[in-house]
Amino acid sequence: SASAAARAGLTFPEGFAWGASTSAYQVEGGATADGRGPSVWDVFSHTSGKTRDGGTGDVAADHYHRSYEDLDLMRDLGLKSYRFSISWPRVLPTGRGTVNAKGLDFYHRLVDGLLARGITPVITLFHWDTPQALQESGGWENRDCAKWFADYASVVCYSLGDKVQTWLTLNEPKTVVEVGYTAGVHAPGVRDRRVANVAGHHLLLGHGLAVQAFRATGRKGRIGAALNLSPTYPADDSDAARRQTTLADGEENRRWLDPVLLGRYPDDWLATQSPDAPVRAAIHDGDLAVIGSKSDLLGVQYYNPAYITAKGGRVQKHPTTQASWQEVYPQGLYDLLTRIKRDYGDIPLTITENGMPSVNATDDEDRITLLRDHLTAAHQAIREGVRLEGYHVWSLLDNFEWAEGYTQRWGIVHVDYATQRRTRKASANWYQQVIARNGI
Ligand code: GBH
Repeated sequence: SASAAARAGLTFPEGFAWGASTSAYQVEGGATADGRGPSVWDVFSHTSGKTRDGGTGDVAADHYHRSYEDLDLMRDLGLKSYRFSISWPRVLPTGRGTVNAKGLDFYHRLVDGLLARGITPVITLFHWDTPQALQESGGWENRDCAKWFADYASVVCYSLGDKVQTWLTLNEPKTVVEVGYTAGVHAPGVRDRRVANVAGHHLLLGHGLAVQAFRATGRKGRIGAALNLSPTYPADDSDAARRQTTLADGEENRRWLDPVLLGRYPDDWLATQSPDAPVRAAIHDGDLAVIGSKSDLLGVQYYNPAYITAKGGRVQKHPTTQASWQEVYPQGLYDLLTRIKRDYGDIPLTITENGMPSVNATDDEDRITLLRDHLTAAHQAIREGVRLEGYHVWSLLDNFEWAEGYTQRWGIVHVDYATQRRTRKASANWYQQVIARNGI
């Protein structure tokens, strides 16, 4: 029984990559340090009314200046893996052209510090901080952005590629499309579904070209995308709800998984695009072959399921966290992982994000419960043969939560923004023991 298993404990496979995640704009600060150029998020967060209380990533958790302290924190927790992103405009201040050596050096020092502490670096190339100079040339609406991204990937993968073995191209292209280009709630603040889908295609093309650019560097290692996925369920047992659920699965999951892993868009998703939709013209012959360039792994980010009504709407069936969009359903992670294996084969998976915001400063028993329940679901999937290699909690540190500013704390380590003091929360102490025991 489940409770007997809980008493006995659940052991994970040997070498399981216990990790934590962050992203550049959310933790680094140092917005103008050492020649960094602005990204769309600098401009967006400095625009009045776009983020909660006017929060920006100017300082954030000041990780750019405190990386050694943070490295020691990671070592003390016993982390095996650390997933972070590289700020494109720190390396290339205008997005292309001359490399800012000081910017790239920061990531060399960080990677060296990880390796010295026995922690495996996992690098995300794009976690939403498009260089502002490229935005002024159209950003992801411009097909050329895919090429600019691949050129940047080539620089970074070559430079760090003798030390780093695991690469992720895009973080959550779905969120860029839905929140950045449709709702306009994230940078670049566009509200146009037709434009959004064009940008979405160019993001996928950028993924494919970056995979190819990585291979062309000749560096050893593995590369894939990090996708946020939501298992979809009918809200009731009507045929209409079932049909709408299939469509919603197309939008939430297959629209991203199929191109990346199978080299095609799902027919039912394409059929939702009107004959004159600009995305149709944006898809050129050969693009899907590029996008479907062989991935070595897939990063899976799971936060919530989606329940779909007969009219295609959404309802929530479980309690939410402080983030009103996040209803908690740990079994959804099991459903998601086993479904990926069933429909897409045996590609190695790693959970690149999972977690919650807690209103409890350091006494975050709610987070411990959520992490334990999701790890239980992941363990069940592993027992059933899913090739799950690791788990990265979102997030290592409290940080800049995009449009929510600093009002949601997602870290297992508390950050006092007045002093930048780090304090381990109860969840960090719990996670340290999980890692030490290799299980829950
Ligand atoms: C991830 O997004 C991000 O990768 C990470 O940077 C972020 O800090 C973390 O999760 C926590 O949010 O405001 O109603 O429009 C998670 C997926 C998809 C969740 C978009 C928020 C917007 C809902 N996100 N969603 S709404």
